[in-house]
Amino acid sequence: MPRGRLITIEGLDGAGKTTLAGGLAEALTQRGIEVSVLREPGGVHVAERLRALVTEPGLAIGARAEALLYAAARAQLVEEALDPLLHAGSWVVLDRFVDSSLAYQGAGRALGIEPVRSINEFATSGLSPDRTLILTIDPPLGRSRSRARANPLDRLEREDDAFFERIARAYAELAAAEPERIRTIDASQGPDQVLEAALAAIRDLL
Ligand code: T5A
Repeated sequence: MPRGRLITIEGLDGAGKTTLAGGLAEALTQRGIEVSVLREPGGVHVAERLRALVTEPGLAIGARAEALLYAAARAQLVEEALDPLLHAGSWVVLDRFVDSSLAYQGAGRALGIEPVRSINEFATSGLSPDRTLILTIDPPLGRSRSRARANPLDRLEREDDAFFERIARAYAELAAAEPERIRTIDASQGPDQVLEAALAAIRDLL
């Protein structure tokens, strides 16, 4: 049984990651590929409990504790879901992964990319995506999409513009450093164009 593929989707809040994950999974299923869609933080019971904690508005959580909570949720997801699915040959479309921590905690919280990378290598045992799609969007447009949703803004979504600008710059630097793994997609386009660009970006894996 060949190992499945891990496709991660990244970008600022409101960029359209969840929308793309659904569209991509449907398109892959139509091609006869078995695919699971998971999200971070979350995807399995313990990680969903940690998600509720780390995104709760009004809760004061230090930057290092925040980075470790995301890494802990990720460790559980890898052990309980990602490794078994990939070993069984299933593809996984994952809404956020390690690059989110590098961008949000490493750059947004200014903890530094390398220390955050190092705790995540421990958390994931070095699991790396086969392809990462970063949805690029101007922070104000992402924010306006987040605000248009019914759900109230979570703890991180309440941060200021400078926080999201640091994250956007970090994503651009990560993409420039790993052009084979990471592809960027202009998320200001409509959902159909974003899906088309995503399929083009994974075509060599199909
Ligand atoms: N976080 C997460 C960290 O700080 N570190 C980490 O390691 C990890 C894993 C929760 C928070 O945790 C932080 C980042 C977050 O602040 P999350 O649940 O992924 O993570 O939070 P969001 O990114 O805010 O998720 P959203 O669901 O809000 O945003 P999406 O998934 O990017 O956007 P989506 O698809 O839900 O779309 C938002 C709205 O825009 C519309 C949709 O219909 C929806 O109304 N839309 C479009 N409109 C026009 N054109 C398009 N192309 C559109 N695509 C979607």
